[in-house]
Amino acid sequence: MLLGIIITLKRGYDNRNYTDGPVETGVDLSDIRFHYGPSIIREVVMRNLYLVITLALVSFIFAAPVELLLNTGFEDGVLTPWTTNNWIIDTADPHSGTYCAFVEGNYWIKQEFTPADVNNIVSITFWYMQPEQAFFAFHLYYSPSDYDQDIVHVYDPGWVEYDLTSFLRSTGNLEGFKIFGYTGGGSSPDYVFLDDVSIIYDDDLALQSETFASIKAVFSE
Ligand SMILES: [Ca+2]
Repeated sequence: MLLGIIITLKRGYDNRNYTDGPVETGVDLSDIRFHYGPSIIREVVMRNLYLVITLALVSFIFAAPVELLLNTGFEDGVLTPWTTNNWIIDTADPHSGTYCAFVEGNYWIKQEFTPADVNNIVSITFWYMQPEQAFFAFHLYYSPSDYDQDIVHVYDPGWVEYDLTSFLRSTGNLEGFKIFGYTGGGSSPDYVFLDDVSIIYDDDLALQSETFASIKAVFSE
């Protein structure tokens, strides 16, 4: 489909009859603007416009947000490729599907991925349940070997969706996410449940910006 659109656009461009002379009787009104100004300017504008339209079509058809994590909802029935020092798979009360991850105490669960430019990361979200409503820590890992730690206070005993996107650095490449359980906070067991973790990457953000800049450049010539 894309090839067809591009060929159609190019044929329409090539088949136009450009002249520098006065407008001839019978010429379609839509072609009048091409009879003014030096032909070289028209050539440059049309070639750039053709390129921009092609870029926009490629961007629209092929670019799409992607999930950076695997086994995001633990529906594989195992923790892999998550790593941990005490979390386990649980089926008692998942947020969605059949499985979630569970831990008692302040232990961590982590997943690493190919480093991704923070400017293309759309969201970092997960569902977390901590009946005692205490707190938990998380780490965001940056390439090649650095991380930020922050603490979140839990405000609801049930499943809550948390959004950590605003904790991202303004520059750098994210390469891992670690989340903890907790210790203390009350007399009940320190139970924690985790499900539906997601880090969305969209390389279309940069392409859209470049395409928009190209369009502005063409029409400002
Ligand atoms: Ca699940």
